[in-house]
Amino acid sequence: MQWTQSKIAIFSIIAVATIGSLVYLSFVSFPTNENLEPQVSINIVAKQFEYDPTNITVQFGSIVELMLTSIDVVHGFRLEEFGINNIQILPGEKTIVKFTANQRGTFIFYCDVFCGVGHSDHFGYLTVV
Ligand SMILES: [Cu+2]
Repeated sequence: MQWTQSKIAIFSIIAVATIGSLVYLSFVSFPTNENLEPQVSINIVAKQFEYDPTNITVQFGSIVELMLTSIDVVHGFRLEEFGINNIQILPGEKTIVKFTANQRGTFIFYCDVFCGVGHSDHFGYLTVV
């Protein structure tokens, strides 16, 4: 293939346009759950070895805010289907988690920070209706 000047010019324009749009996109902020106003706010108290309430139900499509606190030791909170993991609930502190209930069904949430002998029984259920 011969690299004529016009081909080089076209490739340069495409390259500049591609790089330019990537740079632009990296600066544009897309809306995330973090920025959305929650429509449902639920307090959940974590303790050895349960969440209170254990079962929570929300409407499909709602923006949910969970306000997590612990009354004893450090617990975790994991709700995989909604991308929630690596959450630590520290005693006496409020930990806020937000997500959009964009899947129907019943999902398990559980403690993923070892919190004592009953750690493996530390879970609850979210139902989206
Ligand atoms: Cu726990």
